[in-house]
Amino acid sequence: MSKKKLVFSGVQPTGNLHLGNYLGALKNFVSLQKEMECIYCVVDLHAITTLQRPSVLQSNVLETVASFISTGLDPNKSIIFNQSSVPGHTQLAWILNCVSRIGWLNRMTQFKDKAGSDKEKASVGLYIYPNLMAADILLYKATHVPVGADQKQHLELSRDIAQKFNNDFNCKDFFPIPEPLIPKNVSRVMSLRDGTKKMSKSEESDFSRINLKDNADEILKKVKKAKSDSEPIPENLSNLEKKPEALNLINIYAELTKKSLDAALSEVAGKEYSFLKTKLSDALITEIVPIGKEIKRLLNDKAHLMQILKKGKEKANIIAEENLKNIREKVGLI
Ligand code: AQP
Repeated sequence: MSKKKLVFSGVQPTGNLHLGNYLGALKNFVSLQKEMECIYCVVDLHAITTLQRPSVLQSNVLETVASFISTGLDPNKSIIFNQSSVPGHTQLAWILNCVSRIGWLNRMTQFKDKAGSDKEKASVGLYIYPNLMAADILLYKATHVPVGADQKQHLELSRDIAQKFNNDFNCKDFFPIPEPLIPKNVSRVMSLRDGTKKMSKSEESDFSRINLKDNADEILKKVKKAKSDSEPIPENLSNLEKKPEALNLINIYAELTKKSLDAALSEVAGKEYSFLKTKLSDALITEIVPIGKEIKRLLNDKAHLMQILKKGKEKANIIAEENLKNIREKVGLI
């Protein structure tokens, strides 16, 4: 068995990337590219599990690539491409649809959340989305997958599918069992309007999130309007845990300023939330505004972004084709 470490992760081109995507995933992507071979994919086939306007989808794919590069991914170090350009993803997904179990998919909470109350009307793609995610990872025999906490359940399913494939086809260790890499403190960045919901692209209110393309003014306004608390900031973490919005703001502040949660809390304890919000806005503006400017600059040269995707597709396809050949053999496909 190859013991080589390989990182794979994907981001959906479903609109503005936000602070949750950045702290939960992209920052980790960038630090991993220094240590391991990394493959980062714009998962356009996942995006179409809900209806996308074709022209909007195309520009969102390029904007996601621009966001990858602006946050520090280097296309000469990491393979960057879009999922639909490598046919192996859907070919393996079909094989894994036949390995995965309906009972496993029925337990996926994200389907329940995204499908809403009328599940009969959700696309079949949305339901089997986790099998495609398993195919994305296993196609490259990835060993490590950096994701936010919301993807933990899907990753566990990928692990179960890998294990079952190895058992069913009597090929112990054929697929490595992929390890999730979930950041400790910011695994789930919460909405600025409701501390019990994750920050998300699809949330209607733009005030619920900090977008990577927000300017300083927008960041200031959003942080100012962020839900907090009427009482002063508590002295200890146990009191803070009962206040999800306040905890979220301090968590983000701690992460951006590279402080422990305790150290960040002691800096602002006993003060009004406006004190924390000023510090938080400063930290966000310092980190996010340059990224947004770079995204906008890169979007002026779409040919360059297309070239990154083309180069990435060629590299990804070589690995995918080689692995797919072995997978087909294991299954008995001629
Ligand atoms: N709020 C979050 N906190 C931490 N990590 C997050 N991620 C997403 N939201 C948060 C992580 O970002 C990576 C890319 O996610 P995605 O865009 O592919 O899909 P998603 O998780 O469905 O993101 P959104 O923003 O919630 O999109 P919509 O609204 O379109 O569904 C993943 O690693 C994810 O964990």
